[in-house]
Amino acid sequence: MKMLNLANKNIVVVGMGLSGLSCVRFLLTKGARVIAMDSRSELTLSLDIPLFLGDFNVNKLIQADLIVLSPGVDLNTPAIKKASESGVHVIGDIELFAQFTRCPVIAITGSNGKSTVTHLVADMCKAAGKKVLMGGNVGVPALDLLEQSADVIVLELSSFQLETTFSLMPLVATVLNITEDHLDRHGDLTTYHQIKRKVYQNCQFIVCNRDDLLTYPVSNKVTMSFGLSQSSTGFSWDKNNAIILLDGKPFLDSKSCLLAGAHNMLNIQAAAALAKVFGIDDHSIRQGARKFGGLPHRCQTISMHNDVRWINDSKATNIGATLAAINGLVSNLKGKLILIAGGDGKGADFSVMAECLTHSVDLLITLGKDGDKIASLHSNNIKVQTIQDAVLMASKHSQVGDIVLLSPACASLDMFVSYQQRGEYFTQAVKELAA
Ligand code: UMA
Ligand code: ADP
Repeated sequence: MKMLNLANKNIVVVGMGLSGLSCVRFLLTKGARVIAMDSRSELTLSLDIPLFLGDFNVNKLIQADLIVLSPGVDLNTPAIKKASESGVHVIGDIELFAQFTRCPVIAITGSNGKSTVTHLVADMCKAAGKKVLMGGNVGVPALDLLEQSADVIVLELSSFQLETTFSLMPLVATVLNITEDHLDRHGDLTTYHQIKRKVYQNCQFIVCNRDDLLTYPVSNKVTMSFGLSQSSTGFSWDKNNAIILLDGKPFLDSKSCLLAGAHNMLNIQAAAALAKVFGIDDHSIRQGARKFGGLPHRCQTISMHNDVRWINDSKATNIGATLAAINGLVSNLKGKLILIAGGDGKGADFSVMAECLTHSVDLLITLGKDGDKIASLHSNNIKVQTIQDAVLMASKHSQVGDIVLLSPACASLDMFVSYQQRGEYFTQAVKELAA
């Protein structure tokens, strides 16, 4: 795709959330004639542009020179599909960003660990004195980053964003791992996987997970790999000594790091590989890795009330994340593991969790839209209606040395406005136990 000329073009921006608004702001600076659409029935914009609410206006979409779609809006929404089939080009905010950025980009996608790795890479680059900007799915719309100068932009990319991206040219890119997610939107794992691998198109250097072949590109060469398996090249893991290795030699002692758990050792390795390929020195990589304490709502211990460890892993919105949390915790666990799970499963097949639940979880407490599906996989289950009841039940059944883990394997939107709110309500309910 050639560099877009946006001046005087009729452009419809669909979805007035964070990214939609950033697109409108950007397009107006480029002299485009912008129309906004949003499914909501009520919305006030501070920007002076026509706004169409409710059902998307097909005529306006078909007449547009370009449609810029928010990541949360499905490409298969009938009105969008109709416009696209009639020849209107549909892109997302990352495509606009790709067309206009001149800064080197490190692009990170995958089913789990994206935000953690994005922060780690940014911290490693900062430790080396680089001016770093971080954005994309991590929460800051990519187009907002264009306003500032930087040595490097670290971008977290979701499958929703990659679906409408065509000409991003990352300097370094990775797919961290692939497990089922967003199947209600993408239909099947194959389609989801293909969309994730789009990050490698036009990419100069590639970092892959040696232990997950789905993270490999179709034909491009892999620059560096990481994984828990042994390897004489790339990053690997010495389990006996708990040390991250590079090319088979000690690189970083995990005991000097704040992050813990096997999945986080992978995240540190992935970030180290991305930073190294970008040109960051080893000392700065180690410094960034050691100081990073993890993000809220990701396997975060929030209380030791009654000598029970209460862990908030509300960001576990898919099966892969919950399995990683359980497997990471059971290896050192003396007491029982009580799991609180359930929510909107986004079309996932929960049966793949059955073995892990049976072997590692002592009591399963479920809630939410797809809670019953998860409950059916474990004989010792309790179904509840609210997160507060889940906490009360967990408290009643726990004793010294146990772990209570909120790791839902589901999105939160059936009961909460966000995974953050779910995690905060859980934390609040746990705090009230001690009151
Ligand atoms: N909307 C419609 N019609 C629809 C769907 C949505 O009009 O059919 C409207 C809503 O009414 C709302 C707006 O679209 O006004 C919301 O847009 P959005 O859902 O695309 O969300 P944004 O606020 O633009 O945030 C998006 C990402 N959200 C999603 O992909 C769902 C944010 O990722 C991202 O941080 C932000 O852009 C900046 O890049 C969040 C996310 O949940 C964290 N991502 C998913 C995930 O991580 O699993 C992919
Ligand atoms: P993402 O941005 O991809 O959602 P996060 O870093 O926010 O990733 O973590 C989301 C969830 O996935 C959390 O529950 C976290 O504990 C879990 N997680 C983090 N890294 C990994 C990994 N490498 N493999 C599996 N699960 C992971």
